[in-house]
Amino acid sequence: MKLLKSIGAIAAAVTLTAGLGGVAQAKEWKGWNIHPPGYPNTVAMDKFAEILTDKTDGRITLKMFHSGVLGNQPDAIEQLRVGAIEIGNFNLGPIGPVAPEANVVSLPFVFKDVPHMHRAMDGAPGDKISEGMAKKGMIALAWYDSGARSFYNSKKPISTPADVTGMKVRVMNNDLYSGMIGALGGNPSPMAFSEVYQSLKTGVVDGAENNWPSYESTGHFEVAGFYSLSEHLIIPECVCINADVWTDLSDADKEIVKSAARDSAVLQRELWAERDKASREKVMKAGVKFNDLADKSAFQDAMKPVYAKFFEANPDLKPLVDAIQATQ
Ligand code: BDP
Repeated sequence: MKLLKSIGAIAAAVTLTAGLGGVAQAKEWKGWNIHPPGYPNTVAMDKFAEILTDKTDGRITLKMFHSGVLGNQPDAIEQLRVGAIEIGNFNLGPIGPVAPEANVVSLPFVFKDVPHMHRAMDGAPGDKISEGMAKKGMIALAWYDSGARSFYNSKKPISTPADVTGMKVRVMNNDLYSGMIGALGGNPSPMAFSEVYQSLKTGVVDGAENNWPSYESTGHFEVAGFYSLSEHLIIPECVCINADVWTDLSDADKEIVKSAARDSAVLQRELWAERDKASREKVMKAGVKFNDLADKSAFQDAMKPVYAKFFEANPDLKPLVDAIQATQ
């Protein structure tokens, strides 16, 4: 027993020394993610971490903190920018107020559909958005899918903009979304993701808007049973890294980190397509009342003042929006 113990102690000491020997180079990163276990983004970020460790033989490790335990999204974006966390899977919605170029994806109906969003993000507009984010301390390594967001509420089906009039609707923190709800005659209520379930349940808000997987994973469908397929926002997400951490990497490590993020994005997009379907089926089975919006043009027309205000404040971003809309 004594012998075993001392062998154990020696082994521990050897490990410790080896560890200390690598101190100059070993990097231990922290990663933020808002979603729960099993969600496509969660699985993909874990994969990203796994590939990183494998490809660097443990010189770089990434400890993922899921379910938003490191704080809400706007705070986490700030934490990443100042380097308190190194990695994050962020929705471009709450990045918009920080990096104006990234805000163009939050213009309602700017993308025709999800494939159009991917083509634009994988092309020149995506590069331009990345440059804007880099100027603000965030390097986008890869783009994740987040489907299309639609309205849901506890009161009634939404078929026309008039149905939104007077409704209190939770939005993510971004003036564009508040403007969007205002333009439909509703009362926007910017709020952290984690607070929405309780607010819907207690009637603090009547509704919110999100994609099928988040509508399902959060349980919002239990307390807001009308889902109306407006698909007014198609917002991509990034795997982001703090800009200083990125700059300090060797070229070889930059390549490893980028390709690990891209591999995780391939997996995320596959898992997303499956989950999108599965979540939709699950909530329908649970009794959600669903309606399609055969004609979205009334909603699109209602967004004209939102665009006008945006271009007034950001005339220089008009070419980027044009480039997105011209992407085939
Ligand atoms: C989900 C996004 C997540 C957002 C959330 C929200 O993946 O990043 O925080 O919506 O509405 O779809 O806050």
